[in-house]
Amino acid sequence: MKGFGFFAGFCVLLVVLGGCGRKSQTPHLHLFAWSEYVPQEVIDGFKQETGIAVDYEVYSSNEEMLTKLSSSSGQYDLIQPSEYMVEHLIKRGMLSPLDKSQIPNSNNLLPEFRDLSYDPGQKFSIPYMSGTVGIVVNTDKIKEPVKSYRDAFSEKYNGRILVVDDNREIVSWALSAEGIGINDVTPQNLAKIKPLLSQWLGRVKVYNSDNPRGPMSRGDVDLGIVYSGDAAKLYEEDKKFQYTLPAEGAHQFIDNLCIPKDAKNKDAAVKFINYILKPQVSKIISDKFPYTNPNGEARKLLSESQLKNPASYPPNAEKLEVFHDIGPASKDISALMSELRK
Ligand code: SPD
Repeated sequence: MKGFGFFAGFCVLLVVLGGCGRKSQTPHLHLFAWSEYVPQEVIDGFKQETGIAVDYEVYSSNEEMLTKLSSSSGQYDLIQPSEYMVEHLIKRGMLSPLDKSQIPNSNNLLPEFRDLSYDPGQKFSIPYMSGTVGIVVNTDKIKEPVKSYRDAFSEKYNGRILVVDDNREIVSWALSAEGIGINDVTPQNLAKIKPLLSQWLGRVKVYNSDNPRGPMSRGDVDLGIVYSGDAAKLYEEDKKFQYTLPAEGAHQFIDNLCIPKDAKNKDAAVKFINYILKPQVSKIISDKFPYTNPNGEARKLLSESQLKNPASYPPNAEKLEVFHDIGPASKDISALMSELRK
């Protein structure tokens, strides 16, 4: 009897240890990415295909991501920085080089999304989606044309404006309106735009990068300066939401997938990158978040109405500029904006 008790106890211990072992062996990928950008269907599909579970933690700006990444040690396996942040992370040695032989689907990228200047030789980054920042107007409420940043921040729209909650973006609009390059962030230029910026910010009702569609659809605001994917979604919902690239010059961003240097699950991260580059998977991303898809094979699967959405694929995109890493000047932007946004 005593022997049986010992045997039973031993079995229970084995079951418990076996269970624990199985749990810790479940492969995981910690994805740290923009909010409203990676569809749940894609995450589920990846788990089904590879057995790797994805934890999706979100951020709302490149700067927020950088702060968290810098103070974490190997917590994140895959991040989604925009072009200027890729440049910054490369300079600081914070990214892991990609083994392209493990990412054959990168051949699906269009030529204009390969080997870009922020990552010469495309060693560290793979474009996820691209887009622009522009003006979306509820034309039921605003009848006159709104063509420029100056138009958008006009006195008559006081308290009816939404903007993305992204300091670098907002500062770039005032720089453009004053005829200054969006990457010429110097103390002198910031001082020059300060009065205009202060006036504009006083007219903003909502700062929202995550879901600007809510306040626009509800009619809380009549005009927004937003990421193109959100404008495209609003346009899909109702053609009264019209998108315009600002006349002063619009900004194009390219968001990428990158693996941090100290990531713990690099193999899983590489598999995820290759997975999202499959045309059918990339199409799911475009269906849910209609930004400009850099994947040529996926674009072939999009409908005519998706490709004709003027926010996703703007017809008059000739004056597009991209951000570059501005180094320590990004702190000057934060300081100015926290003073003005009080
Ligand atoms: N909801 C996803 C938003 C992604 C936008 N990335 C834009 C970066 C602009 N600096």
